[in-house]
Amino acid sequence: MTRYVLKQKPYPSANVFFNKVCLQDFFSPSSRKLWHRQKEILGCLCRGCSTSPKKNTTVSDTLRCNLVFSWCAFLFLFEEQGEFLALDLGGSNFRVLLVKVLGNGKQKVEMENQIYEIPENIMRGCGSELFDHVADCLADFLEKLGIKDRKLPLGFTFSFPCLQTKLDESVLISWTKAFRSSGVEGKDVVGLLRESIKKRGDFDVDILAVINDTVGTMMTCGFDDHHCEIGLIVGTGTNACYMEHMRNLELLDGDEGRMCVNTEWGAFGDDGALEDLRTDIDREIDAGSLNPGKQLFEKMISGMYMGELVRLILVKMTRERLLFQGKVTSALLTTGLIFGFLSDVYREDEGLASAEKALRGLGLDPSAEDCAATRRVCQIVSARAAHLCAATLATKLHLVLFTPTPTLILIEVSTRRFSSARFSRRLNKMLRRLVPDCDVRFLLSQDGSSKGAAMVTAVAFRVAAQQAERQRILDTLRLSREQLLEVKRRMGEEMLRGLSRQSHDLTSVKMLPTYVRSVADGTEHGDFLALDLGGSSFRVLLVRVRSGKKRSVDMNHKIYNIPQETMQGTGEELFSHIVNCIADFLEYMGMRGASLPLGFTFSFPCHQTKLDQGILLKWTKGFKASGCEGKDVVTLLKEAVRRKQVSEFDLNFVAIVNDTVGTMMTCSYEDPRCEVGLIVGTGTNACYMEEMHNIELVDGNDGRMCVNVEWGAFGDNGELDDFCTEFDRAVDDCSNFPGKQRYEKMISGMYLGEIVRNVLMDFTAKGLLFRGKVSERLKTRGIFETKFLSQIESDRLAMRQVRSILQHLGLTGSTCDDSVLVKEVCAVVARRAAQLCGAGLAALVDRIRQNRNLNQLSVTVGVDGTLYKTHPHFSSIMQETLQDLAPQCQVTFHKSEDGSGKGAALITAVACRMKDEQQR
Ligand code: 0WK
Ligand code: 0WK
Ligand code: BGC
Ligand code: BGC
Repeated sequence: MTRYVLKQKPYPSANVFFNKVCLQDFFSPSSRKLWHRQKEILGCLCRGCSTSPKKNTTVSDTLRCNLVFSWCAFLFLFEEQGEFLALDLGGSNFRVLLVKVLGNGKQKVEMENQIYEIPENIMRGCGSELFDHVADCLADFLEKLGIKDRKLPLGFTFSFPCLQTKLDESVLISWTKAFRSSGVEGKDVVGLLRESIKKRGDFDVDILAVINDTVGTMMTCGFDDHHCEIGLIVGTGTNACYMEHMRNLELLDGDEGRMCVNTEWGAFGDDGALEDLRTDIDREIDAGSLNPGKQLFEKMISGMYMGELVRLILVKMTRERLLFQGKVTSALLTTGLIFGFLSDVYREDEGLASAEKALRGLGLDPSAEDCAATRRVCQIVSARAAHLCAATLATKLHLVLFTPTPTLILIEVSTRRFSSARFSRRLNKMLRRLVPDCDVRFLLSQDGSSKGAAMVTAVAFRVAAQQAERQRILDTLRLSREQLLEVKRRMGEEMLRGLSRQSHDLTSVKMLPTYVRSVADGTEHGDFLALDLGGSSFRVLLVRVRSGKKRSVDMNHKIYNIPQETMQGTGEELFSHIVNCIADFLEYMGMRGASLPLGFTFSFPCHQTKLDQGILLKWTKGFKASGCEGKDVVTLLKEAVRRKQVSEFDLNFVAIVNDTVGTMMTCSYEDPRCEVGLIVGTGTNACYMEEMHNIELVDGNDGRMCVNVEWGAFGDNGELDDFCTEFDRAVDDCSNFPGKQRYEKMISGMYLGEIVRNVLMDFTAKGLLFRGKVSERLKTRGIFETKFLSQIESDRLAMRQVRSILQHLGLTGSTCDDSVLVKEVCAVVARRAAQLCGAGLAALVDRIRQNRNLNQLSVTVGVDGTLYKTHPHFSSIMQETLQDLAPQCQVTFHKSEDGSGKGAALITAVACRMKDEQQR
């Protein structure tokens, strides 16, 4: 053990003593050694790991970080305004405050407060008494201000170690200082306070935040100076908080920005880390304290214990006849010598007189030497406390800084203990020695921690209001079970009206007969050409169908692009483009001059009177080619072939089918129970096998026919108006066909991205997102592609990747919170789409069940479409909804891997087979 030789002072004996006995321990611990130990231990603090480098020093349970709130709350936008209540419990005074924040950038705060006593029997009684007392004081305060009838937001400074999971929930880990109420540890103190207020029943408050006094103190200062990054309390207890990088907080998700960490350093050493620095006097103090073995660091520093430290040293010296001629007094032997004794003994301007007065106050008859020795004891005890504090503070500065360059760090401190000039001077001096490269300024808080608590509450209030506003808007996009049942009911009704000759023209759901009467029976064979137009890509396919034992379907296909200008040009250009692709494909397949039966998947609403004719009722999705609506698209294609004036290929048109029908046929080839086709892609639609006698537009009552529901248009007669939101209306207004395909515009891939973009724009305009800063790119229609929804919602995508999508959209300044919110908007929009789709499908399968008078129906749905296939949650949410709304139907989903082109070829093959059978 190193020995420090003190410079000789006028009172030799004291020096001798100082070197020989306990004070040596007080004086010798080098703050630098302590600081290295601190850094070592605190280094693992942030790792929150249970083991520090040295196996014997477990820290997490002693120095658990009490995470408080995220950095962004620190972004004090001076938009805050209003009146906030604050409670300040845990220091030497319990205060109730009303804090008026004058907004609009005035950055002005007015405070009214009242100090209330917390009697010792309540501090040490049962918890409910304590919180009842707090509630009574609050009631008294509100009464006095005549504001008992108002429900004001309240911030609660609760200066004890708490585990916080959110801003308004805080579980007390253990009492410290003079508090010991039973039944509170392990409980949420906000809940306890709410209970007590409820018990009174004569007033109510909105507790929005509970914070530690160090945090409140830092926030109080942050209000005036943004450099304040550390909050320090050296009062009855001691503690500090600082801003830590999220990436270092392994206990929390997210790595962006910083969060305030309440270190609870008072418990430093509870795991033995300070054993070699603590003295017998420290151990004696601890043994006599309310919580032996706990808060060991605090017991070496804070006001509650300084007086006791000095008293025990004086007693020890007196017993060794080194002071007061060995005469102790009952006052000197009485526990609980207050901290004030130290400042009484050491009044700067009063020399030894103040010490004499203070000692006479203890019934002692001190000599001048006694007085000098007592001052020395006080000085050393206080100096040790200041140096210990400096050492731990230096560690924080290192944690905060992580930067080589000297940075201004403002440390906001409050309370009397620090206010003693000597203590702060010593603290400052040692700190400069320990971290010379750090420019530290101490700011003594004039307003205590409550102003900070009110600021946090003001921010929480604004954040809560913003969150409530976000949820209010998102709730317009959330559908209840009742609403979904209503959608199902209305869809069922419109389907009936579509089948009826009488109401067919009036209904929005056209229930178009497809002239597909049966599924493939396996006897089909031959080569067929198939076209697949209307989805996100145009495909030309050669489909080889084999029957019998080798029963199989082989396909070759080529994907062609349909440029937007062709989609929206003239019909002639569109169909000529299609014919060119066919020619290119036959060329590519080396089949120039081939004449093959052709099946045409044309994914738009067509009125058919036979299998090889389809009158286009209207374009949907991205198509708008002129001169096609009301025309037979088979004719348009034939004309295009003619226009090409090429003799080398001839197309034998056999069938025109909708992609839902093609998909059903494709899947029924593997699963004969497949009687429903569903598309959830660029557009959405469904078909199913309906009883002929229900299809009034087609003669004949036997058997079944596939009906193309064209449910995309559901809602075009207002059936969905009460479910449509302002965002749906915005998307519809800017679409190719305003007022058309309303159901599709709430579900399908062509529109979901646009709905999300409109919600994000609205949130941004309201300052609820991206700090109200909208990017030019986000204003661009179609910029938020639906594939982003699937990407953003995929569980594998970390927030960082969501951010990169936002950066791609020019939202470079977006925060982690923004990403979380964007993800939530995507989830809400996609969930509604899936639920609406599930409700429509429930109407459809329940219709089949009722058609067949079945109590239970088992049916397979063949499904295709990019959204259904790529969105991580769409299919499961849709199936959940379906199961819930049509419980008497067991529905199996069969994802089509080959697209509807195969189905079109099979339908063509069936038609050819049936024609052959008729001709035989
Ligand atoms: C004043 C703050 C309060 C804190 C107190 C600590 O408003 O939150 O607990 O300082 O100092 P003490 O009163 O314990 O000396
Ligand atoms: C693949 C089918 C095609 C259909 C498409 C729909 O083969 O007929 O139109 O799925 O999905 P989308 O490509 O619009 O996402
Ligand atoms: C408590 C801390 C508090 C400090 C200062 C300690 O005893 O554990 O939560 O910040 O006193 O009041
Ligand atoms: C069309 C349907 C088609 C669906 C899926 C809708 O826009 O009207 O005919 O089945 O998209 O592609």
